[in-house]
Amino acid sequence: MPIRVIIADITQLRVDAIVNAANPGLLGGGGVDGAIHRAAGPALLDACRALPECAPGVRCPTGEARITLGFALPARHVIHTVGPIWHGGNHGEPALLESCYRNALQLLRAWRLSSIAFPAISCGVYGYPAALAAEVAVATLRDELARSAPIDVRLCCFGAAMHEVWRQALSAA
Ligand code: AR6
Repeated sequence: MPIRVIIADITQLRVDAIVNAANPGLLGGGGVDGAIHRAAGPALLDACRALPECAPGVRCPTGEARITLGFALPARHVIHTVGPIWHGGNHGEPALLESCYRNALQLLRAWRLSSIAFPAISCGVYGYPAALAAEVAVATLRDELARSAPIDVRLCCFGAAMHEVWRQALSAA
């Protein structure tokens, strides 16, 4: 099944799971995180708060992923992951971003789900250069998909400029 790059508001997508680009506390924030919490309603915040902390205030360390229901969203589940903050690229950012994609797909498979939409994890407030993030995402997803049952993967871009960057990464790789 081909990976598709689309322009959309991820909160509107009817898939098994949408991915949230969250922060380690998992209690909401700005950007796509804020949009997902607004659209899912307050039950999502309650579900996130119920996830265990692995350190004070940390429910999901960078590179890991957690799953909740989607509540009022058209998507049945939300997979919350925490991308790396960009510090120039020599602080493990590519490996951490790769982990986000791998761990999200691992949860998807563990829950026997088969369609997923990703936002451009880390490419907003966290400052990861979009072209570099897209390269990591495409290479990681291709590697994962080669070793699993068919999964419908959509890379959800919020606007034409981001869409062009991701489209190029998909055609170049
Ligand atoms: N649908 C799809 N993509 C979106 C949407 C949407 N509704 N809204 C924004 N984007 P960001 P990060 C795009 O900043 O860089 C939060 O406060 C956006 O244009 O949301 O991983 C968290 O709580 C950008 O391309 O996530 C964390 O503190 C992409 O989503 C922090 O931001 C990611 O931008 C995480 O930063």
